[in-house]
Amino acid sequence: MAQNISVPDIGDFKNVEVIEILVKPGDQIKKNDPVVTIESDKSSVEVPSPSEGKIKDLKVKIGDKVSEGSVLATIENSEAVSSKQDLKKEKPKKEKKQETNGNIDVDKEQSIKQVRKIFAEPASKDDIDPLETNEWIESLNSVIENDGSSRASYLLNKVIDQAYKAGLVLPDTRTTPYINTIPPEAEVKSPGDQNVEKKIRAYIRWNAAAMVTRANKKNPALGGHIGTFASAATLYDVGMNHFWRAKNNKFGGDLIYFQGHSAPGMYARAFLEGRLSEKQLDKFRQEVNCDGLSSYPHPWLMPNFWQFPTVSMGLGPIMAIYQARFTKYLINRGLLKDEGRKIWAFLGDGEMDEPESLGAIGLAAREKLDNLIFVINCNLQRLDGPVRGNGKIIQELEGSFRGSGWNVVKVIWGSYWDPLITKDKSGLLIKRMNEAVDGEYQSFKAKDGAYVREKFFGKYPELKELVSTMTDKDIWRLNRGGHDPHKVYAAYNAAVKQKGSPTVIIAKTIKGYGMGKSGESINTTHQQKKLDEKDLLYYRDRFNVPLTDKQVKNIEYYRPAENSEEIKYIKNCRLKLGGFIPERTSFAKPIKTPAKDIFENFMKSTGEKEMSTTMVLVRMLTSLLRDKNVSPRLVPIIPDEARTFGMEGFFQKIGIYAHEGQKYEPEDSEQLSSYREDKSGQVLQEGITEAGSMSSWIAAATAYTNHDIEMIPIYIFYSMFGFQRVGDFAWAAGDSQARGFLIGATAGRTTLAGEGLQHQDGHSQMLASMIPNCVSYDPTFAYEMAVIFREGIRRMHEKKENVFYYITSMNENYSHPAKPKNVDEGILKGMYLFKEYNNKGKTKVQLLGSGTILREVIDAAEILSKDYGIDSDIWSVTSFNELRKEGMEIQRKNLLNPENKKEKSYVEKCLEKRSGPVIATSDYVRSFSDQIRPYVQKPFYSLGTDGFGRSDTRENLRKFFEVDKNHIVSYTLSALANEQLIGSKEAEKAFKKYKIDKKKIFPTKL
Ligand SMILES: Cc1ncc(C[n+]2csc(CCOP(=O)(O)OP(=O)(O)O)c2C)c(N)n1
Ligand SMILES: [Mg+2]
Repeated sequence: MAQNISVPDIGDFKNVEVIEILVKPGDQIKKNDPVVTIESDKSSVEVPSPSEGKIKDLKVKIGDKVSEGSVLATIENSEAVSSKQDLKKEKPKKEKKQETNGNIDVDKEQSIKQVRKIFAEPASKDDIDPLETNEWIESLNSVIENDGSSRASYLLNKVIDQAYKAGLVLPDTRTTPYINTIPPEAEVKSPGDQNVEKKIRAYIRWNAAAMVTRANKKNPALGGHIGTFASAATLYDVGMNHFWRAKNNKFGGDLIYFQGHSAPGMYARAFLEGRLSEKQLDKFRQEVNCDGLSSYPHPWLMPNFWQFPTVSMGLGPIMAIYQARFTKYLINRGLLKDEGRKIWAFLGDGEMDEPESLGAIGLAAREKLDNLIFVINCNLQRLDGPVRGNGKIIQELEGSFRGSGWNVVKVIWGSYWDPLITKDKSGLLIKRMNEAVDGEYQSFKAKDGAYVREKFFGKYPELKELVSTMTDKDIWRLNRGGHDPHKVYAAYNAAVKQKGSPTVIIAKTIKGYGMGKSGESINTTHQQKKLDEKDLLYYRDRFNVPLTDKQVKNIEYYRPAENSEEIKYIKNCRLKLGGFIPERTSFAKPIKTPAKDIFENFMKSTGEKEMSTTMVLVRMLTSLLRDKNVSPRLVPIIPDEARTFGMEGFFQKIGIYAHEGQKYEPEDSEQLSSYREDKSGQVLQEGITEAGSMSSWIAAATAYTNHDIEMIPIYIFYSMFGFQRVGDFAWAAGDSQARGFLIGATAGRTTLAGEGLQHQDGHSQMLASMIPNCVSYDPTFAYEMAVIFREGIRRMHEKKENVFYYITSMNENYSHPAKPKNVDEGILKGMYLFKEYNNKGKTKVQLLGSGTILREVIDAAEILSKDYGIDSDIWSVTSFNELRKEGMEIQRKNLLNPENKKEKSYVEKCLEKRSGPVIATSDYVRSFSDQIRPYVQKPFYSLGTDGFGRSDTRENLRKFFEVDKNHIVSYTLSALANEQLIGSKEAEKAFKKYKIDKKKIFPTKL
C-alpha cells in the first residue's frame, strides 16, 4: 500500500528549501535511503525514507519550501508505518539491575545499622591502641589467606563506604607506597639470555655515545644528547628484544613513539642490526645532503625509518593517545582487523609538565584504551635540574594517572633492593623511601655508596644496621628499577595483558647512567654532548665494551662479527617479533577521486539563493558521503562546533563515534538531526579540545602508513582556534606527511562579525603558509571550493602526494555565480581572471581579491566603471600562498641561470599584458597579499585587516579595516593619482563622498 514520506521533526525550522531530490518515481529504495535534501539558512540535511519500497509519486520539486509534516513523496510498500513513528529510536533497553557480587542481598545490606554522621577530625598520626591495630591487621591477613585477595578488597571497599557514610576523613589513596607495584613474587621472568642481552645493551650504549661524541669532535655545533638514552637503554632494550612486534605482511605492527632525545640509541641499535652503516652513523646531524641521520625522530627527513615526530615535548603523549583511540575507531568501524596491536609512548618525566602530556589522559581511560602503554622515564631530571627537587615526580604522576583511571605500574627499585625490603621488619625502609625527595635521590646517585649509607640509611639507626654488613660498593650497586631488565620485563608483561584501561609504567632511572662523575645524575647531564678520553675509558670499563684503549681513544664503534652470539641473538629477537622497528612503510591502496558529477551542482549558479562557503563545504561532504569509494574513508572531526557549521545532519546520517554505543535516549530523539552516538559512528566529535582534535586528525591523516589504509580526515574548526592554537601540531603533521583537509571555518577578520577580537581570524593563512607541505586556499565561490576540494582528494588520496590542505571557509551568506569557462587551472594555481571592464575608460587597474572580500572588490569595480569611468580586470585570488611558492621557485631558477632566457612566474604571466597598477585586497593582514609583490612588475598596493579584531557588523568592520568597496574605490583612485594616471582631485572627492575619516588612526594602533 502507498504511504506518505513526509518531513519529520526538524526542530525550530520552518519553510526550509528542498535543494536536492535524490529519488524518482519507480526507484526501489531501502529504509533510511535519502529521499530529498532540505536546507535551512544554516545547514542542509537529508530526509531518509521511513521504509523500504518503490517510489510512487514525488510531491515536491527543487526550490519548494517545506515544514514538518509536509509530504515529500509517496512510497509503495508492505509496511504501514508513519515516518514520525519510524524515526523514533528504539528505547534503550533498561539496564539490568546490578547484581551484588557479595553474599549479602540488598535488603540485608540496607539493614546494616548506619553510624551516626559526625563532623570528622583529621586522621590521627599516633597509634593509641596498638593491640586494636594489630587485631584489624590480623583480621585482614586472615581474610586474604582464607578467602583470597578479591574478598579482602571487597570487604575493604565496604568498610570504606561505611566510613564515608559516617563522614570520616579518609587517607588520600591516590598514591601507593614508594615501592614497585609488582611484588617480586608476582614478577613474570624474562625468557631472555641475560648475559647476551647485557652485552648487547653495552654495545648499543657505547655506539650511541660514540656517535654523538664523534659528531661533536668534528664540529661542536652539531650537538646531541648522551644522557637521555643512557638513562633509558634498558627500557628500550627489553621492548625491542621481547615485546614490540613489527609490521609485516601478516601483522599490522605495534606503534612506538620514541622519546625524541633518545634517538641516538635507536640508531645505535639499528647499526648492530645491520640496518645502518658506520658511514651513516658518522652522518648524525649532518643532513643537508639528504643522507644523514636526523637529530630526532623526523619522518620527513628519514621517511623509511621514523614514524612519529616526538621531540617537541608534549606532542608525543597526546598524539599517542589519539592514535590508540583512532586504532579502536578503525576497528569498531570494521575498517581494520583487531590484532591486539599496542601503541607505546616513551616520555620524559620533565616532559610531563607540558599541558598536552596530561591533557588527554582522562580520555584514554574513558575510551578504555587498553591498547595504549605509556612508559615514563623518571630520571628525576629535566634540562636545567631536578624535575621535582622538593617532591616526588613518580608519586605525583601516579596520583594523576590513577585518579584518571589508568593502570599504574611503578618500577622504582631494582632486584638488589628486594632482600633488603624483605628483611626490614620495622617498616622504616619504606618510610625512608617515601620521605626522601627527588633532590636527595638525585644527589645520592651523583655521589657514592658512603654518602648513601650516611644520608639515606643513616637517618634511622635501624636502617644503618640493616646495611651494616654491606660494603659501600654493595650499597652503590643497589639499583633502580628502570635499569633492571627483570623488573622492566615484568612491568611490560603486565602492561600488555591489561584489559579495559591504558597502562602507564613509571620507571625510575638515572640520567646519564654510567657516565660517571662527568655526567651521571648531575644537573648538567642533559647538555652533555661529548665524552672526553677519560670519560670514554670509564664508560668502556663500566659496561665492559671489548675495545682496546687505542680503539677507545679513536672513539671507534663496536660491532661484533656477523656470526657472533650477540648479533645472532639481536637479529633472532627481531625475527621472532616480525621485523625491525622503527620502520616506516605504506601499502595503502589509493582512493579513486570521486566522479566530477558529484561536484557538478556546485559549478552552477545558486541564483537568488544565498549560502556561505561553509555551507557549500558541508553540502559537498554530504554529496561525497554518497560516493561508495570515498564515503567510508571520510573522517569528519569536530571540536563541539557541528551546529556552528551546520553539520548536525551528520549525527543521524553517519553517527558520532562512541565506543560504548549510545546508552541513553537522546533528548531530541524524535528530530531528524538527533544526537546519535554509535559504536560504528563515523564523526569524531572531540569535545572542546583543539589539541585532541588535531591529534585525531594526524592519526587519521597518517593511517595510510600506520594502518595501511588511506583515510580522508576533515577537521573543521573555528579558524582562529586552528593554526594559532595548535601550530606545533600542524608542524608535526607536516613532518608526519599527513594527508587530509583542515578547514578553518568562520575565517576572515571582518567576516565573522560579532565575535570580536579573540575570534576574528585575519592571519591563519599566513601561519599555514609557513608549513612547506601545506597547500592553502581562501576561496570565495562554491565552484572554487569544489574544484579545490576535488583536486585535494586527487592529489593526496589518489596520487598519494605528501601534502595536506588548509582551506578557509566563511559564514557570510551570498549567492554564487556559475563557474566561468577555463578557470580550473587558475583556481588551483592561485588566481584567475574573474571579470573585465573594458569600456574604454580613462585608465585601467588590476583589482585582486580573495575570500569574501573579493565580493567587495567586484562591487568596487562596478563603481569605478560606472561612477569614475575606470576600467579594471578583476582577479579572484584563491591562494596568495600558492602563488608565492611558485614565484619564489621561478625567481630562484632565474637567478641560478643568469644566461638563460628568464622564466615567468604564473603571477607574471597573468598580469604582464594587463595595464594599470595592482590593488590587492583580502580579509587577512596585508603581508598575505604582499607575498606576490616581487613577481608583479607593476606598482602594487595592498589593503588588508592588520590589527586586532572587534565586535561589530560586517559592514562597520570592513569600513574600520578599510577593505569595504568604498575604501577600495577611494584607495584605487588615490593609487591611480599616485601613478599619475588620473588627477588627485578625483580621489579627494571620493574620500569626501564616502565620508572617509583621514584622521582615523591606523587600525593596528587602535
Ligand atoms: C616543547 C618543547 N619545549 C622545550 C624543549 C627543550 N627541551 C629539550 S629536552 C628538555 C628536557 C627534557 O627533560 P625530560 O623530559 O625529563 O627528558 P630526559 O630527562 O629523559 O632527557 C627540554 C626542556 C623541547 N624539546 N620541546
Ligand atoms: Mg627526565
